[in-house]
Amino acid sequence: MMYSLEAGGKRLRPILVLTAAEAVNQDPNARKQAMPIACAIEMIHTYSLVHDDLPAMDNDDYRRGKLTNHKVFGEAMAILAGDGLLTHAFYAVTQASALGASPETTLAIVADLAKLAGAAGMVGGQVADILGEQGVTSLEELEYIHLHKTSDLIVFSVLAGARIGGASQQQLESLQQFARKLGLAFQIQDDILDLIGDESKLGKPVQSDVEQQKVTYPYLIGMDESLALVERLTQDAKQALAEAKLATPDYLLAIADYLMRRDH
Ligand code: GRG
Repeated sequence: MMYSLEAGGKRLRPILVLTAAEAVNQDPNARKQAMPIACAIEMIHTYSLVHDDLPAMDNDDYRRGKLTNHKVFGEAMAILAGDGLLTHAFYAVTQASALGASPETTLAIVADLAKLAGAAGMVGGQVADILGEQGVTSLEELEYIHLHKTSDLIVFSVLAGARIGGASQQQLESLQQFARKLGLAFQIQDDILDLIGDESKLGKPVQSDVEQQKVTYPYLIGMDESLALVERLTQDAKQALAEAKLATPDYLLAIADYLMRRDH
């Protein structure tokens, strides 16, 4: 469990939890109570990567620049490490309560996590993705995969932070839209970066999507349209954020801009 948790990664989801909490409420207690939830979502994300790398799924040898979990510890231990991370994440969420979050808020966060990481969320997206490899894929199907496999954990992160901060129902709804669009833009950018080879450093994307046979946005609508879509979704996300009328939205705005321009 620690091997994969400590392997690095951008920590995007925990950063979103903490940033959303602070954007709604500058009381240092909000950040303190958000911390176990930030850890919980990184545990869920890491479990999903460990299981996704298994031979039965993507069969990857490297993750975050290190050998994958099953390459080091064997498949049985990698499955169990993922199971342990998934289960411990729910324990971690309950610790927000021990730090002063109300039982109602903590319960709402547990329910969001079960829904957004589970069969109606990330797991469902992964199922659709695997089924899709056997001969999808329309744009609608691809959007479904991305919204669940990728956006749902991002939605969880923003909502959980906002709940800890004491956001109103209207703010939660606007922030959900913000995170949904941000997650979609993040995944399309991920697909774009996957297709860009070394030449990208010279500003020339290499379009190897056709040989790769991987159905992605660049594969379905082309590189230029995909780049424009990332831009559009980011603008939509920022619009939804503005509608939430948060006390200090600046860092969430900066994250949206960073994700659109990131190169790794
Ligand atoms: C096994 C239930 C189950 C789900 C797996 C996360 C996932 C679903 C698959 C991994 C492959 C993939 C590209 C998923 C889309 C989400 C995504 C872009 C993950 C990578 O997230 P980053 O870039 O990773 O935040 P780091 O390493 O920076 O944390």
